[in-house]
Amino acid sequence: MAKPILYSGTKNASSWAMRAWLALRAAGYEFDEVVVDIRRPQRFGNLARIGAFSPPASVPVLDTGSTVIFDSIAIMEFANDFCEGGLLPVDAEARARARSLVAWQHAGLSGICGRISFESSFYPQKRRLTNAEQRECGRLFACYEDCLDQSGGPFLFGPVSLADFMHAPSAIRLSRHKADTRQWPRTAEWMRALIAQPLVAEWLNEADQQPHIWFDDYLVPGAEAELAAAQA
Ligand SMILES: N[C@@H](CCC(=O)N[C@@H](CS)C(=O)NCC(=O)O)C(=O)O
Repeated sequence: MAKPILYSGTKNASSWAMRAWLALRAAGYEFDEVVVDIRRPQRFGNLARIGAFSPPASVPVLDTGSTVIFDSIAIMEFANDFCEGGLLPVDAEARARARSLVAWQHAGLSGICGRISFESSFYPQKRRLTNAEQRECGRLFACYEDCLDQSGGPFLFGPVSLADFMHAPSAIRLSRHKADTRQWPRTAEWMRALIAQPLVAEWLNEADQQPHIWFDDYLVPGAEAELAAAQA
Protein backbone atom coordinates (compact mmCIF):
# COMPACT_ATOMS: atom_id res chain seq x y z
CA MET A 1 0.00 0.00 0.00
CA ALA A 2 1.18 3.55 -0.76
CA LYS A 3 2.66 5.57 2.10
CA PRO A 4 0.07 7.80 3.83
CA ILE A 5 0.07 11.47 2.79
CA LEU A 6 -0.62 14.41 5.06
CA TYR A 7 -1.74 17.42 3.05
CA SER A 8 -0.42 20.07 5.35
CA GLY A 9 -0.34 23.86 5.08
CA THR A 10 2.10 26.74 4.85
CA LYS A 11 4.07 26.54 8.08
CA ASN A 12 3.54 30.15 9.18
CA ALA A 13 -0.16 30.09 8.32
CA SER A 14 -1.74 26.74 9.00
CA SER A 15 -2.23 26.29 12.73
CA TRP A 16 -4.70 23.48 12.03
CA ALA A 17 -2.21 21.52 9.96
CA MET A 18 0.44 22.08 12.63
CA ARG A 19 -1.71 20.30 15.23
CA ALA A 20 -2.31 17.25 13.04
CA TRP A 21 1.35 17.12 12.02
CA LEU A 22 2.50 17.30 15.66
CA ALA A 23 0.18 14.50 16.77
CA LEU A 24 1.11 12.17 13.90
CA ARG A 25 4.82 12.75 14.39
CA ALA A 26 4.55 12.29 18.18
CA ALA A 27 2.68 9.03 17.61
CA GLY A 28 5.44 7.73 15.35
CA TYR A 29 3.05 7.45 12.38
CA GLU A 30 4.98 7.55 9.12
CA PHE A 31 3.69 9.77 6.34
CA ASP A 32 4.79 11.85 3.41
CA GLU A 33 3.99 15.53 3.75
CA VAL A 34 2.59 17.58 0.91
CA VAL A 35 2.60 21.27 1.84
CA VAL A 36 -0.37 23.03 0.27
CA ASP A 37 0.38 26.71 -0.22
CA ILE A 38 -2.56 28.46 1.45
CA ARG A 39 -1.29 31.98 0.88
CA ARG A 40 -3.42 34.24 -1.29
CA PRO A 41 -4.07 34.21 -4.20
CA GLN A 42 -2.93 30.64 -4.87
CA ARG A 43 -4.82 29.30 -1.84
CA PHE A 44 -8.10 29.16 -3.76
CA GLY A 45 -6.85 26.96 -6.61
CA ASN A 46 -4.83 24.79 -4.26
CA LEU A 47 -7.72 24.24 -1.85
CA ALA A 48 -10.04 23.52 -4.77
CA ARG A 49 -7.69 20.67 -5.73
CA ILE A 50 -7.98 19.33 -2.16
CA GLY A 51 -11.76 19.59 -2.55
CA ALA A 52 -11.59 16.97 -5.30
CA PHE A 53 -11.03 14.29 -2.65
CA SER A 54 -11.88 16.00 0.67
CA PRO A 55 -15.35 17.49 1.19
CA PRO A 56 -14.39 20.58 3.30
CA ALA A 57 -11.60 21.56 0.84
CA SER A 58 -9.31 22.58 3.69
CA VAL A 59 -6.08 21.38 5.25
CA PRO A 60 -5.04 19.26 7.05
CA VAL A 61 -6.17 16.11 5.27
CA LEU A 62 -4.68 12.69 5.88
CA ASP A 63 -4.93 10.17 3.06
CA THR A 64 -4.05 6.86 4.71
CA GLY A 65 -4.18 5.02 1.39
CA SER A 66 -7.50 3.43 2.29
CA THR A 67 -9.43 6.39 3.70
CA VAL A 68 -9.39 10.18 3.83
CA ILE A 69 -9.48 11.89 7.26
CA PHE A 70 -10.33 15.55 6.78
CA ASP A 71 -10.42 17.22 10.17
CA SER A 72 -7.59 18.07 12.54
CA ILE A 73 -9.20 16.56 15.65
CA ALA A 74 -10.04 13.36 13.77
CA ILE A 75 -6.42 13.12 12.60
CA MET A 76 -5.16 13.76 16.14
CA GLU A 77 -7.46 11.10 17.59
CA PHE A 78 -6.29 8.73 14.84
CA ALA A 79 -2.70 9.44 15.90
CA ASN A 80 -3.64 8.71 19.50
CA ASP A 81 -5.22 5.40 18.45
CA PHE A 82 -2.12 4.57 16.42
CA CYS A 83 0.07 4.85 19.53
CA GLU A 84 -2.48 2.99 21.64
CA GLY A 85 -3.73 5.98 23.60
CA GLY A 86 -0.31 7.37 24.42
CA LEU A 87 -1.34 10.94 23.59
CA LEU A 88 -4.23 11.24 26.05
CA PRO A 89 -4.34 10.74 29.83
CA VAL A 90 -5.05 7.23 31.11
CA ASP A 91 -7.53 8.43 33.75
CA ALA A 92 -11.04 8.78 32.25
CA GLU A 93 -11.82 12.12 33.91
CA ALA A 94 -8.47 13.63 32.97
CA ARG A 95 -8.94 12.31 29.43
CA ALA A 96 -12.37 13.96 29.19
CA ARG A 97 -10.93 17.24 30.50
CA ALA A 98 -8.10 17.05 27.96
CA ARG A 99 -10.71 16.55 25.24
CA SER A 100 -12.59 19.60 26.59
CA LEU A 101 -9.48 21.69 26.04
CA VAL A 102 -9.10 20.24 22.56
CA ALA A 103 -12.74 21.08 21.77
CA TRP A 104 -12.47 24.62 23.19
CA GLN A 105 -9.59 25.35 20.86
CA HIS A 106 -11.35 23.72 17.91
CA ALA A 107 -14.31 26.04 18.57
CA GLY A 108 -12.07 29.12 18.32
CA LEU A 109 -11.02 29.59 21.94
CA SER A 110 -13.70 32.18 22.67
CA GLY A 111 -12.62 34.30 19.71
CA ILE A 112 -8.98 34.92 20.70
CA CYS A 113 -7.58 33.16 17.65
CA GLY A 114 -9.75 35.10 15.24
CA ARG A 115 -8.36 38.39 16.51
CA ILE A 116 -4.70 37.35 16.77
CA SER A 117 -3.89 35.37 13.65
CA PHE A 118 -1.30 32.61 13.69
CA GLU A 119 0.43 34.46 10.83
CA SER A 120 1.00 37.46 13.11
CA SER A 121 3.13 35.32 15.45
CA PHE A 122 5.86 35.58 12.83
CA TYR A 123 5.72 39.34 12.22
CA PRO A 124 8.95 41.10 13.15
CA GLN A 125 6.97 43.73 15.08
CA LYS A 126 3.90 42.93 17.11
CA ARG A 127 1.07 45.11 18.30
CA ARG A 128 0.33 45.03 22.00
CA LEU A 129 -2.62 43.01 23.20
CA THR A 130 -5.66 45.09 24.11
CA ASN A 131 -7.04 45.05 27.65
CA ALA A 132 -9.98 42.96 26.45
CA GLU A 133 -7.63 40.43 24.83
CA GLN A 134 -5.51 40.29 27.96
CA ARG A 135 -8.66 39.61 30.03
CA GLU A 136 -9.59 36.77 27.67
CA CYS A 137 -6.06 35.41 28.05
CA GLY A 138 -6.52 35.50 31.83
CA ARG A 139 -9.52 33.19 31.55
CA LEU A 140 -7.52 30.81 29.39
CA PHE A 141 -4.39 30.98 31.55
CA ALA A 142 -6.42 30.25 34.71
CA CYS A 143 -7.64 27.07 33.00
CA TYR A 144 -4.09 26.06 32.00
CA GLU A 145 -2.86 26.84 35.51
CA ASP A 146 -5.53 24.63 37.05
CA CYS A 147 -4.56 21.69 34.79
CA LEU A 148 -0.87 22.21 35.61
CA ASP A 149 -1.57 22.46 39.36
CA GLN A 150 -3.38 19.13 39.19
CA SER A 151 -0.93 17.30 36.92
CA GLY A 152 2.29 18.83 38.28
CA GLY A 153 3.37 19.48 34.64
CA PRO A 154 5.51 19.87 32.72
CA PHE A 155 2.62 19.60 30.22
CA LEU A 156 -1.08 20.17 30.84
CA PHE A 157 -1.77 16.58 31.84
CA GLY A 158 1.77 15.56 32.80
CA PRO A 159 3.31 13.95 29.70
CA VAL A 160 2.78 15.78 26.41
CA SER A 161 -0.73 15.13 25.07
CA LEU A 162 -3.17 16.12 22.34
CA ALA A 163 -4.29 19.00 24.60
CA ASP A 164 -0.79 20.54 24.47
CA PHE A 165 -0.47 20.04 20.72
CA MET A 166 -3.94 21.50 20.13
CA HIS A 167 -3.03 24.62 22.09
CA ALA A 168 0.54 24.94 20.77
CA PRO A 169 -0.35 27.52 18.07
CA SER A 170 -2.17 29.64 20.69
CA ALA A 171 0.72 29.37 23.12
CA ILE A 172 3.00 30.56 20.31
CA ARG A 173 0.83 33.50 19.27
CA LEU A 174 0.18 34.63 22.85
CA SER A 175 3.72 34.24 24.11
CA ARG A 176 5.10 36.02 21.02
CA HIS A 177 2.63 38.84 21.65
CA LYS A 178 3.96 38.99 25.22
CA ALA A 179 0.67 38.16 26.93
CA ASP A 180 1.03 38.92 30.62
CA THR A 181 1.44 35.59 32.46
CA ARG A 182 2.72 36.98 35.78
CA GLN A 183 -0.29 35.67 37.73
CA TRP A 184 0.08 32.22 36.19
CA PRO A 185 3.70 31.07 36.65
CA ARG A 186 3.07 27.44 35.76
CA THR A 187 1.44 28.57 32.52
CA ALA A 188 4.48 30.69 31.67
CA GLU A 189 6.73 27.69 32.30
CA TRP A 190 4.43 25.40 30.26
CA MET A 191 4.52 27.79 27.30
CA ARG A 192 8.31 27.80 27.38
CA ALA A 193 8.44 23.98 27.61
CA LEU A 194 5.91 23.55 24.80
CA ILE A 195 7.65 25.96 22.45
CA ALA A 196 10.95 24.16 23.14
CA GLN A 197 9.37 20.69 22.63
CA PRO A 198 11.40 19.20 19.74
CA LEU A 199 8.51 18.73 17.30
CA VAL A 200 7.06 22.17 17.99
CA ALA A 201 10.54 23.67 17.61
CA GLU A 202 11.02 21.81 14.30
CA TRP A 203 7.80 23.29 12.88
CA LEU A 204 8.64 26.77 14.18
CA ASN A 205 12.12 26.69 12.76
CA GLU A 206 10.66 26.31 9.27
CA ALA A 207 7.83 28.78 9.90
CA ASP A 208 10.26 31.45 11.06
CA GLN A 209 12.11 31.29 7.74
CA GLN A 210 9.08 31.89 5.54
CA PRO A 211 8.01 35.21 4.00
CA HIS A 212 5.50 37.01 6.23
CA ILE A 213 1.83 36.84 5.38
CA TRP A 214 0.41 40.29 6.17
CA PHE A 215 -3.19 41.05 7.02
CA ASP A 216 -4.53 44.60 6.79
CA ASP A 217 -6.71 44.16 9.87
CA TYR A 218 -3.83 43.18 12.16
CA LEU A 219 -4.26 46.38 14.14
CA VAL A 220 -7.65 46.05 15.85
CA PRO A 221 -9.68 49.28 15.40
CA GLY A 222 -9.46 51.22 18.64
CA ALA A 223 -6.53 49.18 19.94
CA GLU A 224 -4.13 52.08 19.94
CA ALA A 225 -6.62 54.36 21.75
CA GLU A 226 -7.29 51.69 24.36
CA LEU A 227 -3.58 51.23 24.92
CA ALA A 228 -2.97 54.95 25.24
CA ALA A 229 -5.81 55.24 27.81
CA ALA A 230 -4.43 52.29 29.79
CA GLN A 231 -0.99 53.86 29.88
CA ALA A 232 -2.19 57.36 30.84
N1 LIG B 1 -12.11 22.14 11.03
C1 LIG B 1 -10.97 22.04 10.17
C2 LIG B 1 -10.45 23.43 9.90
C3 LIG B 1 -9.26 23.43 8.99
C4 LIG B 1 -9.00 24.80 8.39
O1 LIG B 1 -9.77 25.76 8.55
N2 LIG B 1 -7.90 24.89 7.64
C5 LIG B 1 -7.56 26.11 6.95
C6 LIG B 1 -6.08 26.28 6.86
S1 LIG B 1 -5.33 26.45 8.44
C7 LIG B 1 -8.10 25.98 5.55
O2 LIG B 1 -7.68 25.11 4.82
N3 LIG B 1 -9.07 26.81 5.21
C8 LIG B 1 -9.69 26.75 3.95
C9 LIG B 1 -10.42 27.99 3.61
O3 LIG B 1 -10.40 28.90 4.43
O4 LIG B 1 -10.98 28.06 2.53
C10 LIG B 1 -9.93 21.18 10.84
O5 LIG B 1 -9.87 21.19 12.06
O6 LIG B 1 -9.19 20.47 10.16
